[in-house]
Order: sequence, then structure tokens, then C-alpha cells
Amino acid sequence: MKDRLQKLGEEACGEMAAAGDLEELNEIRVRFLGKKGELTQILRGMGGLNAEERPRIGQVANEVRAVIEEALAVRSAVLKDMVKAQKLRSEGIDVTLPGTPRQRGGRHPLNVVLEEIQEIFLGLGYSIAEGPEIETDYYNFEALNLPKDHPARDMQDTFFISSEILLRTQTSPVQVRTMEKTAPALPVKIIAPGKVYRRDDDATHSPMFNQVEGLAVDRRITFSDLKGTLDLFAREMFGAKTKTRFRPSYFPFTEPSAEVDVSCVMCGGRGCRVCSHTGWLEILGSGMVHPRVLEVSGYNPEEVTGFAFGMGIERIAMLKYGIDDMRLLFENDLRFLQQF
Ligand code: 2NM
Repeated sequence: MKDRLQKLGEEACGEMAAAGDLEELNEIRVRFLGKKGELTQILRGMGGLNAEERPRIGQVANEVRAVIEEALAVRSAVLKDMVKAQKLRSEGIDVTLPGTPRQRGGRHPLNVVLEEIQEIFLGLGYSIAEGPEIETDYYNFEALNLPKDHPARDMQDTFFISSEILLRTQTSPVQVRTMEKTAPALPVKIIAPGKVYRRDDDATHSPMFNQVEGLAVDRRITFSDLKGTLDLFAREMFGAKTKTRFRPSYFPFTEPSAEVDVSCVMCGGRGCRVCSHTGWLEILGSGMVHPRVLEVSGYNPEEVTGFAFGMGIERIAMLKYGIDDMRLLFENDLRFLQQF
């Protein structure tokens, strides 16, 4: 019986060492160590042994079992390593391969220009003020010295929501709201960027466009302050060699009023198609805040003065980048946008 056990052990160890995969190894384990396995069969047959032989054979049987289990564990570890190595080989990533290129986004030219304008005025100590796009007739017109039947209301064809509610045609109502909140404290130095709406639609007009208006109110603010500020703005925006020209104009909310031109960014003032051979480009409107506007906003026009100006961002962007159709700025065509 002892020989049979030892032979069984050798046989099992031999087969296990030769097992090709884990499945085969398990099959061998069941055959030798399982409930109906060969070792179990032999141990069942121990019933016929006498009391002297039984412990000896029992001990040998346990030793043989331990040897088989050891062979099983060793082969199992080797086969598991092989499976893992194979898996690593087949699932390996070649980190030297080039990656998938990502589409890069960019800023919209309108935002580039808007942020540039904001940076210039923040540098001069202005704050940024915002307000509603849906306004009352009072803030958009009345408070800006434009009473109900004033002919200058026609200058900006308005989208009315009701007789008293409308889409703002300029950001000046933000200036009025800010003065109301600030008065009588001084100074007020703000720019008001945002969307405005007018019933206009062609290559140089859109029913929605963006504006930045500026306002400075304090004691002894003069037209010279307005000229110096806008001259500096023009040079920072369009280049150090840029010249400015102030032409008399009319706005109901400023007196006196002036339109501001810059020397043509395309030809430097010599005359070209962009400036219609005049050498000048109109960039904004401006003036000294009308005393009535100061008064309704809570300031005493005998004590304080102010200047204000307003410009269309689309127009500035078109001049700066030589864009000839405003609609390009709203179409989101990547062939256009990727040029900036
Ligand atoms: C412009 C031109 C001239 C302007 C006036 C005011 C206010 F509220 F202070 F009266 N804000 N903005 C103004 C002046 C706007 O846009 C072409």
C-alpha cells in the first residue's frame, strides 16, 4: 500500500508539472485529490489494515497529499504568471504612438475687442457696470433728455414690448441707474458694456449689437478730459501712431457733442477704400453730459460736470480686423472665426 501511495504521488506530481493550463491542472487535481479521487479511494481501503499499519500508512498518505498539494500550488502559480504575462503582452499600449489631435477653441473676435476695451478703461480707474436689456421708456429715453415726442427718438428705431417697456437701444440707461445709486457721492467712473437692440439690418447694421459706453462725473470735469481720455484710448486700441479728430455733432443727452474719428487703420491716413479716401474712420460718439441728465440722476449740474461716450464693438472689430460685413460676426462660421 505504501508503494501504491508513493507511485500515486509521483504520477500526480508528474502530470501537474506537465499541465498546459489552469483548466487542465484543475482536472488533474480533481482526479487525484477530489472526493472520488485516487488518493481518497486508497484511504477508504485503509479499513482493512490492522492497528499497527494504519497510522504508518495514514502518515504516508498525508505526506503524499502534502507533496501533491505543493506540486499543485507551484504549477498553479507558474500558470497564473503565464496568463498574466500573455494578457500584458496582448493589452499593452505603445506610449510612443502619436495621440489623437484635439480641436482647439479660440476667443470670438468680438470678445477679444471687448476685453481689450475693458482693459484700457480698467487701467484708467473705471469700473464695469451692467444693467437690464429690457428697459423702461424712462431709463432708455426720458432720463436721457428724450421726452415722448422728441424727434431724436427716431434716430434709433426701437423694439417696443409695450408702450412703457422696450429693448434698450443703448447702454446709457445703465449710466443713469449707476448715477442714481451713487449720488451724491463722487466721482462716477464707469463703462457699461452690453447688448443693445435697434430695428436695423444690413451689411453694417444688425438688430442686436454690442456697445460700450463710458461715463466720468466729478467736480471740474472738462471737454479736455474727454479729449485726452479718448485720444489715449484710440492710441492703445489702434496703435501709437493713431491720430484723433473731434467733429461737432448732436446727441440729446450731451452738450456739446462730438463725433470722434481716428486716422485710418488701413492706410495710416493717406486714403484708401476702407476710409472712402478720406483718411479718417468714425469710431464713436461723445460729449459733455447734459445738465438735465445730471439733474434727474441726482447730481447738481452747478457743482459737477461729466463726459460720456459710446461705441459699437462690432464696428471697432470690423475696423481693427478689416471685416467688411457685420453679419460674419454672428454666423459662427469656423472658416471665419479660425482667422483670429
Ligand atoms: C453716446 C454718445 C454720447 C452717453 C451719454 C450717457 C449718459 F448717460 F451719461 F447720459 N451715457 N452715454 C453717450 C454720449 C453715448 O453713444 C454714441
